[in-house]
Formats: sequence, structure tokens, C-alpha cells
Amino acid sequence: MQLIPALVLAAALPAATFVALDLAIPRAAAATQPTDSQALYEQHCQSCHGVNRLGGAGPALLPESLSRIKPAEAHSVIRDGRPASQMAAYSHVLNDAQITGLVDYLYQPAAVPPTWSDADIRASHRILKDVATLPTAPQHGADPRNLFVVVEAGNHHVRVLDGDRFEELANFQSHFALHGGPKFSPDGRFVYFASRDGWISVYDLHNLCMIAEVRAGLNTRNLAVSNDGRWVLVGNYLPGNLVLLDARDLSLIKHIPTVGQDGTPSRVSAVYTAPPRDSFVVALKDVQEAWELSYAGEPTFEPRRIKAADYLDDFSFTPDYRYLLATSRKAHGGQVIDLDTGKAVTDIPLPGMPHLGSGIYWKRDGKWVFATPNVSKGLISVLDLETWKLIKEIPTEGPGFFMRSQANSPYAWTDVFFGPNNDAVHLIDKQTLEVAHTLRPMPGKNAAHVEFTNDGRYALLSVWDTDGALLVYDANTLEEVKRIPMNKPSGKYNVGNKIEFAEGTSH
Ligand code: DHE
Repeated sequence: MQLIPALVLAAALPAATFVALDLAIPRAAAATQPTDSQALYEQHCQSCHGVNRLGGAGPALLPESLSRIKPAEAHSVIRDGRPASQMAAYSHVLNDAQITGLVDYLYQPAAVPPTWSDADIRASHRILKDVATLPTAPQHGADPRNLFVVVEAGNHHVRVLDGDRFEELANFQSHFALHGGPKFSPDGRFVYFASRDGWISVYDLHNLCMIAEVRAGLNTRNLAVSNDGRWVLVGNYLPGNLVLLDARDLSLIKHIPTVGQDGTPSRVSAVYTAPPRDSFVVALKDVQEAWELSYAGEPTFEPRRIKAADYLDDFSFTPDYRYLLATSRKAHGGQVIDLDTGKAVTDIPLPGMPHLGSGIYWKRDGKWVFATPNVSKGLISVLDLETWKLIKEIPTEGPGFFMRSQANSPYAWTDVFFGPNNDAVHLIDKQTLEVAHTLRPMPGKNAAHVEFTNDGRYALLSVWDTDGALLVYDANTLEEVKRIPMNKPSGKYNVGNKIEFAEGTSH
């Protein structure tokens, strides 16, 4: 007897599949349960999680997709279900040994190496609204440059907030596990999301509706939008490639295999747009190359290969977009790459695992400095962007993930994401490089990720907890002015700051 549909380890349901919701309840236990874990998967899980575990209504269940979930957690999700999702509890259907066997199976590499072809991409593509029929001016009455897009990770939702009144304008379900910063069209009308499972969606902030979605890969790193608003480039781990989409409706233009000069295939670590260069810049994970793909004019997207001194995990740009500050976590250090000459210029002293994508820059004594949090050490590294020398390592109460500031703010806000002090947020004085204030917004609960309003008056901070909240602070007096309850709010993004590529925000 078949359970319909079976295990949804977590929900990744587009609106069109909500009709299946009332069916996600396991029926009575089968009289004869298969003992083989693969057969159990096929019987109970496949209808949602897909043939060969590639994903369907539920996310993919491949080792690559599960790397961030510990087997014990997967076990309890199968046993008890996942709240606020389509994943039902299976404790009365499968016994403990069967669940353990199933978990073991899910963490094994697929017998058939997973593939995701152009045909698969095209078959996943859905256009949900015809943009041509929608008004071209904002319909919500709020300042379109001061909207916030907030990812609510605990229940896989996105909220759109009016950044003047901090009132909600929209609240909708996203694909499972959005990751990285959403990216915006240059006019701020469209926002693009990427899920770890490869789903890319485009949402219209003027009309508050989803326009289109497509699955560009099985395991995605991040996406970038060209500065002319025409292209979306997606960087994938699985399959290791770049996928170029038309930014209007996410239709597939082509995939670009990421193969090094010597023929070695590679995963993509990260892709960002470099607006003054009219190009995408890509870091490769398995070959020592960075790529630049021009989107000026009528582009061919032929990569310009830049030899790196190491494998690259992530990078940031200097304010003029001439240099990359890139890290290799294996090497426990960084390197500077000159995009004009295509040469690695120098090493930079960055201990631990700097989270360069979250690094920010500001002017100190008239000179640009760059600061990055570190996911393995309780310190912030501050570099001089002229000499590439380390100015200071600022000790924090534990390793952190994110850092944010704003041109009008005297402080760089950074979290302590890991360890017993993960409820603390440090405000670093941008001139003295000392910790000026430490806030504990909700003691005992992880506080992380800040974003400012477009004028810098307010800072929005996440308390990353099931009973969490989005807190609005007056960025000068540091008074809390509003608290909006949320389920693990993660990143939040101000439209104006993002489309201006403003100083102090992520790019
Ligand atoms: Fe992220 C951004 C890489 C784990 C939440 N993270 C990014 C970016 C990269 C990256 C390359 C920039 C992409 C962009 O914005 O276009 N993240 C990594 C990792 O390599 C790492 C350490 C391991 C991994 O599993 O991939 C990692 N990241 C996490 C998490 O565990 C976090 C805290 C929770 C989650 O959602 O998975 C997390 N990462 C975020 C967020 C951003 C991000 C919220 C966007 C920050 C911003 O302000 O733009």
C-alpha cells in the first residue's frame, strides 16, 4: 500500500502544489514493509522527494543537499515531522530501525550520478504572471526604495516590509532553504531568490506577486543579476556549472560548464556582478581560476580566465571593483587579484575562515578599510585597502557571520553567531576600531544579521530563533523602536541599499 505523498523532509512547495497539502498525511502502516532502505524510500518518500532523490515538491535528499543537516536531525524530522511544512511524522509508520536505515541511505551518494540537463531546467520553468499585463508603477503606496525583503528561514517565508512604518506589505511562502542575499533588478522592481535546492524565483515588488520560477540546478551557491537587468547568472555546486537565465521571466539562455583550463570540472563557489565593469565575476572551487564574463553589449558570456594562487571559496570587491579580496579556507588566508591585469597581486593575512562575502568597507582617516567577520575565530580582521596590510584584529565574544554598516552610521554592526555568546551583537566604532557597544537584544537567543534603512536612521536586526523577532533599532540612540515576532528571520535587505550597492551593505 502506498502512502500519498510520502516523506517531505521539508516543504518546498510552489503555490501551484498547495492542493496536495491535505494528502501529506501518512496512511496506516503497510502490512508488509520493505526492509530495504531504498525500497522504503521509493515507497514512502519518492512521490515528494523525487526519483533518485533529486527533489520534487520536497527538497532533494542527496548527501550534497543534506550536508548542513546532521543525521540525528534528519532522523527526528522523519520520526516527528517538520512543523509548518508538508513533512508529516512517520513514527507510527516506520520503526526506529527503518528510520535509521533510511537516514543512512539518504546520506549515501546516489547510485546513478545526479544530472540536471537543459531539458530538466526547461521542464521546471513556470511563468506565474505575465509581466506585460501588470502596472509598471508601485501599487503599494510605500517608498519603493525603502522596502525591506526579509527571509523568514524558520517557516520558509518571505515578508516585504514598508521601511518607513515597518508594516508588512506581503508575506509569502518561498522555496525550501533560501540562501544568500536576494538580488534586485537595477530599478528595484524585481527581486530574485535562490534556494539551496536550485530553485530561482523572481518576485515583483511593485505588484507584490511572484512572476516566475525555475530549477536551475540541484545544489546552488548563489545568483547575480547584471547591472542592465537583462541577465541572471546562477552558480551551482551540483551539477558544477553556471546557468544563464533571462532576467525577465527566468527562461533558460544556456548553461556554461565550469571546466578549468586543464579540463578539470569544478563547482562554483560564488558569482557576483561588478557593475562598473559590466561583468559577472565567478570564483571556482575545484580549479585555481576566477572567471570574468562580460555582459556589455551583445555578450557571448565567454569566460575570461584569471589564474588564482589558490582555490577560491568566496570573495569581495574593493569599492572601485578593480580588485578581488578572495579566500581559500583551506589555505587559511586570502589573496588579492587584480581584475585589470588578471594577476594575483599579494597574499593577505586572514586567519581562520573569514566570511568575505559579508565583508564591508568604509573610509577611516580618508582611506578605505575593509573588515570581515570570521566563522571560525572570534575576531574581525580590518585591512588597509591601499597597502593590503592588516590594521587590526578586533576581538569579539565569538566567531561571527555577518557585518553591516551604512555611510551615515558611526558603527559597523557584527554578530557573534557561534558559541555561548551568540546572543551578542557588537557595534564597532569605524574610526577607533574598538567595540563601542555590545547589545543583547533577547538574552539567550542568537542575534544576527543587520540591515539599515536607506537613510541609515534605523537598523533592523534578526533574533534567529523559532520564537524570534525582527527588531528595529534607532541607529543613533540604539533604542529599540519596534519588535515584529518572526520564526528564525535570517537576512533582510533594503531595496535602496542593494540597488545602490551602498557602502556598508553586502553585494
Ligand atoms: Fe551563507 C550569504 C556561503 C552557511 C546565511 N553565504 C552567503 C554568500 C556565500 C555564502 C558565498 C554570498 C552569496 C550571495 O549573497 O549572493 N554560507 C556560505 C558558506 O560557505 C557556508 C559557511 C556553508 C554552507 O553551507 O554553504 C554558509 N549561510 C550559512 C549558514 O549556515 C547561514 C547562517 C544560514 C543559512 O541560511 O544557510 C547562512 N549566507 C547566509 C545569509 C547570506 C549568506 C543570510 C546573505 C547575507 C547578506 O547580507 O547578503
